[in-house]
Amino acid sequence: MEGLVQRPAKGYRVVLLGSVAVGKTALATQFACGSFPEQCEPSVEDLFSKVIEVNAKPALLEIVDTVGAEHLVTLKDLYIKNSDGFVVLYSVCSEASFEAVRPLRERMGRLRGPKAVPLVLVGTKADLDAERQVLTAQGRELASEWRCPFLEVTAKSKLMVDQVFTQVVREMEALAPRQEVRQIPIHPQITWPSERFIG
Ligand SMILES: Nc1nc2c(ncn2[C@@H]2O[C@H](COP(=O)(O)OP(=O)(O)OP(=O)(O)O)[C@@H](O)[C@H]2O)c(=O)[nH]1
Ligand SMILES: [Mg+2]
Repeated sequence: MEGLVQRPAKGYRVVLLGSVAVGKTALATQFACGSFPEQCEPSVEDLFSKVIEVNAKPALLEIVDTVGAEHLVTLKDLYIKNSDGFVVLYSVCSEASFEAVRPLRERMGRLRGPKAVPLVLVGTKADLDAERQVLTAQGRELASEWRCPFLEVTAKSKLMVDQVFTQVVREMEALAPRQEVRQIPIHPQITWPSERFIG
């Protein structure tokens, strides 16, 4: 179309991680397909993709929907090592799923070494307030320890789900320039900001 300049979208691979049934597939399906799957889908690893605009720039997201069950650990480790950003999920209705995110974050730190870990911590199923086992303050506290954004969402809300992915793109962008500084240090005294990493 005349006058329309097409800008290539920057590509990012984003991995969804969390225990069984926290709502990874529901989140990805709402984001990419605009619907909430009421039925519990069989746990399969799946890929979704979508272009969104963040800071007036297009971002092409390839979303890896991992399975919570631990039998695909090796594959999950590969995704942790080789992806650009992460959404770490727990269900606000499951204390066990909240307890599981700390070891997961530690594993991410070990696997990535000095590589940045752009991540967003997400408490899911916020619509099920009567069944809540994890307080909003607990999620907020953990995110402040990890220095990452935190959101409580329901996969029934497209708006909330979109915010998760906007935030993860912002995190990936915020960390990317610092990575370049690290690879080509201009002054030897410039060091990598350690608070973003575990390792
Ligand atoms: N009420 C409510 N139910 C949800 C929400 N997100 C997911 N669910 C339900 O929780 C169940 C599990 O959701 P899934 O998306 O399959 O969970 P998962 O994390 O992909 O699970 P695995 O693939 O087995 O690891 C399904 O019955 C969903 O409909 C939510 O935000 N609110
Ligand atoms: Mg799933």
